[in-house]
Amino acid sequence: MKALILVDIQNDFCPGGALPVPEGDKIVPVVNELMPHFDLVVATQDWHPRDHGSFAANHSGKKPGDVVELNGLQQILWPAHCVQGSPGAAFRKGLDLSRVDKIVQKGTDPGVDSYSGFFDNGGRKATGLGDYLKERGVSDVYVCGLATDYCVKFTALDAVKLGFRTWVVEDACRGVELRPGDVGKAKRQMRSRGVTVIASESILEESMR
Ligand code: VGL
Ligand code: ZN
Repeated sequence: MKALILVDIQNDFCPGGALPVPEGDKIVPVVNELMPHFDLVVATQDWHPRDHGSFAANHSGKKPGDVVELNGLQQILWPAHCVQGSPGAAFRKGLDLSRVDKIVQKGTDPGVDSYSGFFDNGGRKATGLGDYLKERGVSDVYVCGLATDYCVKFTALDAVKLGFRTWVVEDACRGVELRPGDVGKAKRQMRSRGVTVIASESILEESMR
C-alpha cells in the first residue's frame, strides 16, 4: 500500500500568504496529477491557535527569524501564520480535496511547534498519522508539499523512523530557504537517513507500466 502525504499546501505558504514559500503555488497541478496514483492520500494542515509560541508577535521585542527557547526546545520565530479558521490556514485553491482521505491538523498546542505530520518537535506527542497509515497496511510513504526545508523534511524523517519506505517527490515540493542552500542541505540530510528523492515523472511512468 502506497500513501501520498500532502504537507501544508495552505494559502499562508503560497505567494501572497503570511509565510510565503517562493513558487509554493506551483506544486498544486503536480500534486493533483499524482493523487490518483496512490491507495491513500493524507493532507496535513498547519493549524495554530492565535497565541502560538512560534509566532514572533507573541514574544516581546522579537522578530521573525529570531530564535528563542520554547519549553526547552530551540524555536525559530515566524510571522503569525495558519491561524485556526483563518483564510491563510485554508488549503490552496485548486488543490483537489476530493482525493484526500484524511486531514491531519498539527501545531495546535501553543507551547510546542510541530513541523512533522507525525510528532511535535519534541517528539513527545503523536498526531495519530503513523497509526492511521499502519492500520491501513501502508508500507510506502511519498511526501510532497511545503516547505521542503521544514515540514516536508521532518515529516519524511519521521516516516523513516517509523519504518516506512520513504520518498520525497522533488518537483511537488518547494522550500522557504531562510538561508540560501537550505533546500539542498535538507535533501542531503534526508538522503543520508534513507529517504529517496524522486521526480513526479518517475511515479507517473511507473504507474503506466
Ligand atoms: C512550516 C514554518 C512554520 C512548514 C510550518 O509548513 O514548513 N514552516 N510552520
Ligand atoms: Zn507553523
